[in-house]
Amino acid sequence: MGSHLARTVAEGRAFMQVIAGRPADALSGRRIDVVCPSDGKIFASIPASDAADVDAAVKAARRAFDEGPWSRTPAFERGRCLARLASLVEREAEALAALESRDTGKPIRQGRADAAAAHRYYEFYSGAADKIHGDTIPFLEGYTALTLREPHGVVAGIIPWNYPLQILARVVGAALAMGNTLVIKPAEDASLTAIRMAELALEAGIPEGVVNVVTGYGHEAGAALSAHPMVDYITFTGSPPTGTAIQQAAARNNRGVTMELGGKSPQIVFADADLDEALPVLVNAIIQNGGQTCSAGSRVLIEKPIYDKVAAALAERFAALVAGPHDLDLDLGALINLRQKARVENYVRAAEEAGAKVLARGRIHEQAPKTGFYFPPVLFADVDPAEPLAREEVFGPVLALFAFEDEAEAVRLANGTEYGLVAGIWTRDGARQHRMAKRVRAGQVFVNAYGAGGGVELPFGGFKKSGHGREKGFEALFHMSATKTVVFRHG
Ligand code: TXE
Repeated sequence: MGSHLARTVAEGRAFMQVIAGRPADALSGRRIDVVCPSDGKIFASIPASDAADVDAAVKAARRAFDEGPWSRTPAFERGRCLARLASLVEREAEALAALESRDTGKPIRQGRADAAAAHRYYEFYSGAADKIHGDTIPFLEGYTALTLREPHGVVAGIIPWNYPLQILARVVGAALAMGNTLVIKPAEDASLTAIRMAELALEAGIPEGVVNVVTGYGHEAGAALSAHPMVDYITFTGSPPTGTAIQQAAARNNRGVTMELGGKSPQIVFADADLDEALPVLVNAIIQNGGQTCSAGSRVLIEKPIYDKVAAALAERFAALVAGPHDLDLDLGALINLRQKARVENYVRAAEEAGAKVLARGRIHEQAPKTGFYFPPVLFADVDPAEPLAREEVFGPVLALFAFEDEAEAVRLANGTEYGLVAGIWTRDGARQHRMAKRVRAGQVFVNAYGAGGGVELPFGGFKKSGHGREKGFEALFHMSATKTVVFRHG
């Protein structure tokens, strides 16, 4: 145990990762300070694992898969384990929400929503485990051909810091339903609920070694996990450059991947839209989780006749928004760390220098500690569609407004970034709803809604730079398994 560990232990709880069903420190003894974004203070520490720890975790998952019993457990039994896990998450929801909020700075209300969504994922996948089956295929005379859906084996899940509870649950739920074992690498900025989930999985009766959680930095633990030759499949949610690095590592082992890489999602508001319905949703879609949401609605495209009216109404709402500590439960919490805050500030500064107009800014609550990582929301008009603010993922509470003339221009603007994750369409015209839903290039399209109800049942993933493969819903189960074709010749 180094002096660094002694210091952090004195400052808060020293969390352990979970390998082969047991709490484990990093073999090197190194630790990472856990900072609460609301006040910038250290309150815990996690192991800073490297390749040696990752190797131990992957081998534990490999053993649990190859030797069983998990991979030979009937699907309905796996479903029962997930149902027990769902019940435990429901029981612990308030504690999980509090831990998540403290670790990430998100308002406690959002932490509670995340815990509820995690519960729903485990519930959904517990019921789905025994509903996926193969086909029999008409084939040659004297043969019977059929397919089996089989687990990949060891799945690596590399998780970001914005919604750890939810993203972990969608990965763990789908992977376990199909009989895989797992090594999870949560983000260094938000690992605590992942550790707790691994403990709850054991309590739910999921065997040792089936769910392993290794904490550490991306360039150490994450890189070692994505390059490990005993990993059979990788699922990743995070930034495009890291996604590329992980895919390159997976390619060296010829392994499959699911990539969810964020977005620059448009909401398109036509002149006939119900603005009373649309306005609160437009605001929420960019301030939820401080805008640190892959599906954030970060561009609003407005049909010209109502542009001024919508811009004024949004400005009024933005001016009333308040960011502050997670336990005050305001509109927004703090951003995850100083790096993210600086990133958001840079986008805002560059947009202002390029001539974009600030229509409104929210404020920081007077009780917010000066040491917290707060950034009040900003509403921009007159953004040049060629500017970074119009094209790149800011991952902060920054909304850009654009005007459009007609449907064709709306489609051109909506599809005019490298991303294609989510889109919202606001219109009462039924034919236009259908035309637009087909023309917008996004993995999820909401009509007169946006991100409704969490949507654990709804396949989710992107086109273009937003990634490939799908998470959530039944569709994730196909990505978390492989088809085996079996042919019998019986004459
Ligand atoms: O992401 P990274 P960062 C976007 C968002 C944000 C930006 C940077 O725009 O501002 O990414 O955030 C692990 N090999 N999103 O730097 O690097 C890392 O430890 C293997 C969008 O935090 O993608 C963490 O567990 N793993 C996004 C995870 O990858 C590596 C959510 C995500 O970190 C690694 C988060 C490596 N070489 C950020 N390097 C979304 N789609 O919602 C890092 N990691």
